[in-house]
Amino acid sequence: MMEEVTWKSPSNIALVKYWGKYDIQIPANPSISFTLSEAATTTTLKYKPGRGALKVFLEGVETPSFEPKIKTFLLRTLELFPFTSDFDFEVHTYNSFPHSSGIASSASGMSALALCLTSIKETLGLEVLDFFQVASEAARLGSGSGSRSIYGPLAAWGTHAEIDGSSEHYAVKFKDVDTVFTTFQDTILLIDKGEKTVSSTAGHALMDGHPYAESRFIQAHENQSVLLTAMLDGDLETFGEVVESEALTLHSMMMTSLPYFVLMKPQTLEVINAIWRFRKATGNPVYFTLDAGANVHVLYPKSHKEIILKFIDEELRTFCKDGSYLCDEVGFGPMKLNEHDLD
Ligand code: 2P0
Repeated sequence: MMEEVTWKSPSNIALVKYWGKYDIQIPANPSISFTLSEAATTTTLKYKPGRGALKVFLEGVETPSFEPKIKTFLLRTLELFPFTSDFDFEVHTYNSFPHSSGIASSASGMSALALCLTSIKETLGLEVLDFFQVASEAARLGSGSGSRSIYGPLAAWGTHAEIDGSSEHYAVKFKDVDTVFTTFQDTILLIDKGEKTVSSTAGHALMDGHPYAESRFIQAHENQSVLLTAMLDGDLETFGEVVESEALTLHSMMMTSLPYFVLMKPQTLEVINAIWRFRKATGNPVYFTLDAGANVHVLYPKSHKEIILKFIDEELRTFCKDGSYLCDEVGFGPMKLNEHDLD
């Protein structure tokens, strides 16, 4: 008979991008993200005394190809969770978004698993001084961006002069923002559902020795400062300028690494141009950001939901694969679920 614990943990979208790392998952620059509400992973971790055996089930199907990544994660987190070598585990994980959507599941997946292990640590009577800090540090060891999924509405990871308590080892909750940003909308346009040609891990590694690395890392600190002030003041225009510039800088870093690569598709650029045209013509506050892929995150205040969704349907949807997009918004972080919540 196995014991079990379940956490639902969200995905997040970076506004200032983490791109480049050293040692074991130490970021080369600070980042800050919106925590999402709908895009999430629900993970049940079943455990019983044993010798570290592991089975992974994805959407109910045993998936041995996921085991090496989780074994590496358990080894990396052994200092935080020393008990894991004395248990056998089954990981049962479900994503709220389609597997082939191009939405990264590593942040939500690794944070959900980290939260489950932190709960087990508590249940076993081992000391957990700050539950979410431990979970964030553990998530970071699985996926850097996962450290930020632990807190909503925003989370900041990496040392930054203007964020009290910020750390390279874990993310911190960030809420010193005008209320317009705590209900921000993120409509994710699914441009390309295929597998990425270059993984994020490989992309991060290409920042080692990158000709623009040093100035990029300095720029990220500066952009984060400007963004924090803009968000505190409710200054949408400056917010949009920093966020769009960060997205294009991220992709510029990819295009100027060796080997170089491009993750945007022609439709990504069509969408960006259409957003710029619409914004110029109507004055509506609508902005974009990009993750490490071709999909476009369309960001706008809740007050403009109706008009922007109309614009998306009329002018952007045509660039999406099968016309598909996902409506999401800023969320408030992970949730522990009980058995009756799972039916
Ligand atoms: C971010 N990304 O800040 C950046 C921007 C994608 C683009 O962090 O190697 O899966 O596991 O630490 O966190 C995606 O990379 O990489 C990422 P690892 P991760 O969200």
